[in-house]
Amino acid sequence: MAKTVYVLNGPNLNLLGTREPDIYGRATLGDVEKLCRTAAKQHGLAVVFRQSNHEGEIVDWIQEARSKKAAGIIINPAGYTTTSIAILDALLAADAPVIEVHISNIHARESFRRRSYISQTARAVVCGFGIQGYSLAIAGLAAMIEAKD
Ligand code: CA2
Repeated sequence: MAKTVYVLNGPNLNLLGTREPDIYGRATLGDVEKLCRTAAKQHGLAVVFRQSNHEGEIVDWIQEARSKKAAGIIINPAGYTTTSIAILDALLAADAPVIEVHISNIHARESFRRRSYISQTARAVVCGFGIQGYSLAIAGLAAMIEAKD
């Protein structure tokens, strides 16, 4: 059976493609999901793809990934990147590798966006590649999973 990776998206990412195209591009979250499914298929992985505006729901999904023995977690924590100890704690308890993704280059924006709580538990961080960052994250995660097998 194919190994599963969770792709989790934080608050306001449901608005992708509707506002701020200069920063986030014109693709929608539906387009991101398609991109992830295509990339995952190329690596023989299955995808659980979700978005929530609620911190606790994201914590629940990280715990679900652990209980279902997911092979990895890709997370764009969005606005929770710089605030959420709860998401950090849930990820610290996850057994699988975590990849942090940001669509924009958070280092080229306001300084508060750089202070990620999530990065300390991430095996890798991808930012500034637009939505292609998600497929890069899947390719990198697939290599980590293969290296472990
Ligand atoms: O670049 C990223 O992916 C971010 O995680 C996006 C977050 C932001 O708080 C982070 O600093 C960087 C914001 C997500 C909101 O996305 C929107 C997209 C379109 C329109 C409005 C919001």
